[in-house]
Amino acid sequence: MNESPAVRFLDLPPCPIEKAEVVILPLPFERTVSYGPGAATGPRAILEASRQIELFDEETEIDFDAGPRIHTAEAVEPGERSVEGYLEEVARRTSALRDRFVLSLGGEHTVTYGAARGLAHSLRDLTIVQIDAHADLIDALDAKRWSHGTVMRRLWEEGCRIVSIGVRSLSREEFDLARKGDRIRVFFAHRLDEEWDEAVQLVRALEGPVYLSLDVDGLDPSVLPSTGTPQPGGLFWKQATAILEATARAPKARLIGADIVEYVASPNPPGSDLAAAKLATRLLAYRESARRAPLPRPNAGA
Ligand SMILES: [Mn+2]
Repeated sequence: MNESPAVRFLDLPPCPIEKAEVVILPLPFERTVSYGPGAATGPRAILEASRQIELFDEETEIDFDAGPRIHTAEAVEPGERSVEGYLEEVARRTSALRDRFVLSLGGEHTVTYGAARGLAHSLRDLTIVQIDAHADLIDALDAKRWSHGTVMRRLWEEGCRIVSIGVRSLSREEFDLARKGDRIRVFFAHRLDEEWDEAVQLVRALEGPVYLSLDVDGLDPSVLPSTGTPQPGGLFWKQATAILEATARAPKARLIGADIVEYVASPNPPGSDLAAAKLATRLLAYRESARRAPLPRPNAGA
């Protein structure tokens, strides 16, 4: 159970799960995809590509071979489970890891529900920072209540506050729900230039438990094309990593977990596999850097 799979994140030496500070949890789940297939191939491709990434991170000066201690867990395989059954299993696995930082690798966006529910003591005080081309706020997609298109709706219904960044494809129903604004703030892609400072400040001012959900289709397809439902006009590399950094460094927030979802392995040459792996690495570097040298809390010592 505690044995690491053959392919470990960043090709780091094996680290038993009991000693790990960070757990990489592959969730190769793909059941309700509506356009291009392949999300189940994402975790493996990200892990493979991560082996090509330098262990020294020049931006934060973190040396990954000197910490954090990272365990790459065995994938939670879907098998014959129903969608609800799979989410239940993911929640069970992540709830046992609440004292670590869990970075899940999807898989379709649906997995966020299980991962966040397992990691949060209560969904009622959780804020989800979502980078995504889609709002994922539909009540039912293709008559299904549990799908990649409904995941944020389910989390919102259970009390989560949602901050979505980069949205550029949604239904009238979702738009109206977002506009009502009760615990939902959407930064649309077409207004992101005007609202950029506000978005970063809002994320940095978050308080309490925060979960980061990075749907890779939130990025512009020129940066990362390999996803099931690409949409033009998304976040560029520096915008996406700025949101990761703001989330990881928010001084009054506690980042309880994160995921990278909807990535589809590139055909040869592996193209954006490395970009997806580097997003994972950047997030862990920002988090470790914030942990070692936290920003002063606003008002602290004033
Ligand atoms: Mn999504």
